[in-house]
Amino acid sequence: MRRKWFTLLIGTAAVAAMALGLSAGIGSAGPSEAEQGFKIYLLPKNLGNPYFNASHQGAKAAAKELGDTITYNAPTEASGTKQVPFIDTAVRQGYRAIIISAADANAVAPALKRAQQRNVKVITYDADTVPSARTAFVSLPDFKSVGEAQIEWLGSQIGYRGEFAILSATAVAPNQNQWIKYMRAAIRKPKYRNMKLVKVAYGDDNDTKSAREAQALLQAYPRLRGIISPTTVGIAAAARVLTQAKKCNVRLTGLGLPSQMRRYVKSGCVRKFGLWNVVDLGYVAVHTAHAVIRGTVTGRAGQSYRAGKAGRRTVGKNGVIIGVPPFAFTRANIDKFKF
Ligand code: RAM
Repeated sequence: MRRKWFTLLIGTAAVAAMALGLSAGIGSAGPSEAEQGFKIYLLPKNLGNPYFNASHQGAKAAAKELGDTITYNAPTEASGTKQVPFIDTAVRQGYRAIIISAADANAVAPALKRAQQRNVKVITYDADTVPSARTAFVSLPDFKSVGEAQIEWLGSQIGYRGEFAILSATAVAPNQNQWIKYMRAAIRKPKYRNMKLVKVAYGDDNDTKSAREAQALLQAYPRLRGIISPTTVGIAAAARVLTQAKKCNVRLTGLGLPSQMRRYVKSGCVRKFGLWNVVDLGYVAVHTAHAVIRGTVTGRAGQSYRAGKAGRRTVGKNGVIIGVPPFAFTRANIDKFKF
């Protein structure tokens, strides 16, 4: 699995070029009259998160091609309960589809089911709810590979030995919990058995809280060799804390936005981290929502559709569609990425 992830990372120059082309908004597909004009509500986990702002860029590019309109709104706090009123508003205001990154898989499910009963199509992207509350999930790259890759990125920087901590998002964040599950499984393998996970801390995808948690880790674990932060908010806050505390000997990796991490890679504080093209994720999500509204995609495994310039996508088991391939960023390539 890990091999597949690295092969993808290193070997797919063509995919990367395509992804970057999309980010730059090159070209336009041109809709037919019958396909035009759907109102789509894009509901990320929270506002003020540059990761989701990047997904909004891609969503707008797709909507422009399709003639759809996008409303982008969410609570300021990454909370499933706080997303519920936004779901209800979208239903009341006659949106044809809601694309949501679920801050909490269970908390949003009843409201999403109510939306479906009112004939509003529900698509998840980035973070999933329960399958019965949505038609399809436009997924991140395979969770197992991404979880295992983060253990390898840290392990390779600390000689596969010593204490490390995880700085996550919220305790109920669906995608972070998936990655952490696979990280815990990975460190049971012989290669990683001298790596000891001492704590999983939660910064709640809030910059201030994430920084506070990173500081607390440094204080509580003086022998800490590394931190894995599988959230773009957490890794950026932790990089700042390590830099300010002059503790860059504690290796930091995880999932980050190149635009937020570039300076720490250049300074040498961070050597390697990963993500995917989140602009493209938003782009594919809107193309998927459009196909669901039109009835081309009903969530049945094997259905295939065209996600604009991103090419064809096929619905997998349980309505899961892999939206984007992964990337790893280092000093050698970080300047190529604009998001
Ligand atoms: C944060 C959010 C998002 C996640 C990324 C990696 O921006 O938690 O859901 O996918 O990190």
